[in-house]
Amino acid sequence: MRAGGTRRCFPGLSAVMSRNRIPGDVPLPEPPEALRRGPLREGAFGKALHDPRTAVVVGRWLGPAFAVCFVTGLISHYMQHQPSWLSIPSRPVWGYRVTQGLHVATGIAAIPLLLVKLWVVYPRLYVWPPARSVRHAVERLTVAVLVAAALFELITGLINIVEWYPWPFPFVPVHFWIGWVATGSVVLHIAVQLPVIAAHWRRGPEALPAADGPSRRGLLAGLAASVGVVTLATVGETVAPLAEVSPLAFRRPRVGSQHLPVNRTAAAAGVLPVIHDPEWRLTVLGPQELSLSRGELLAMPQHTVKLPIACVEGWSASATWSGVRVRDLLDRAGAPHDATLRVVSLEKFGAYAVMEMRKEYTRDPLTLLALTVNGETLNEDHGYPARIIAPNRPGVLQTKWVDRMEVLA
Ligand SMILES: Nc1nc2c(c(=O)[nH]1)N[C@H]1C(S)=C(S)[C@@H](COP(=O)(O)O)O[C@H]1N2
Ligand SMILES: [Mo]
Repeated sequence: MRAGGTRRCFPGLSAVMSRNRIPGDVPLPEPPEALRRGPLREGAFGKALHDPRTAVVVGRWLGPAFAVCFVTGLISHYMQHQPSWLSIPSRPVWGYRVTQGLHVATGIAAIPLLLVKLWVVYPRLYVWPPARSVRHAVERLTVAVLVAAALFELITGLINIVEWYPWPFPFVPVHFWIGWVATGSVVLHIAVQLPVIAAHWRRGPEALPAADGPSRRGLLAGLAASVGVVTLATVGETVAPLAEVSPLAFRRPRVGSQHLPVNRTAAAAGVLPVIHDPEWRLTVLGPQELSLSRGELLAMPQHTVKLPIACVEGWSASATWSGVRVRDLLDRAGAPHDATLRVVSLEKFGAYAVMEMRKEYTRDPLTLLALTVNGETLNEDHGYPARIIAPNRPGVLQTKWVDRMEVLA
């Protein structure tokens, strides 16, 4: 009979946890026969790498990856769904491109990190008894929520990158709220494990020579290499010079019609053939109503800007756009300086058919109603007859096939 339940896969952990043991230090019950004999018996996991030091070292990488992923996810969410109290600047022009690139890159990097972390700690699944105290039960429940939420976020995020939405719920709000659940349980987990983290933060004398498998250093080197490989294999979605070495990049910055990826084609958006109507005119509803044909728009002062499309799904690409400044249109329509603008697409249904932008964007000289891209007339998939392009904006708000602009009071 083992004394006082020291039979733990984490010797260091049980030493720390023993301070929280049930008062009176009651001997713990024997695990059932199956757990004493079978593949889950004591010692079956090897000691070298299923130890708290390894768990802490992997956690030191996973924690920052989660933190960056969460913060950039919040930024992305609030840039897409701007709350009235929040003013978002239109600069730097690459702001959204960088934060969303980081969101996707850290999310992808977190996949091998989380898998290895789970592998390191999985013997703890079989601790006996399953709940030693209320505190222990709560701790395990937190870990269960954490693992479920983290896996959910990483898997749905990954599937989202390949533009596949196989689930019956809306991706954006669910990914957002489960992100909070994951982050909350990470914070709780860190708080609960603080004594263990502190005890194993520095390399300690308990580091065991790995007689029964790879060394910790080997495991960590392998993990670092896999993080490097998955990052390189995908980051070419957004870092154009790396596109050649990114075999798993789902989209590549310069690949697509007019040297630019297409997110939703005109056919998929159901805007054919309306966008080719020769009678098309842009309507601007403001103090003075404007109605401008494409020819009349082309006769206005044209401006050329180099701006990226940065898709929430993780790819981004720079292009050269030219067209009319939105602020010039607003001035001609007699709009007040700080007016909010609503842009309505010829697309009838669809989440991105209507978009609003506030003065930070409408007054930016780089914000255009674009008529050309990379030196050619916009083709139908890039938004013909006219589309919005603005600096530091999520791709979903770069409205294509513009029909109407409304100055809001
Ligand atoms: N009307 C409309 N505009 C839209 C979309 C859409 O589905 N409908 N997709 C948006 C998304 S998600 C992105 S990433 C960009 C992509 O622009 P591109 O296809 O020209 O590269 O357009 C945006 N504009
Ligand atoms: Mo997008």
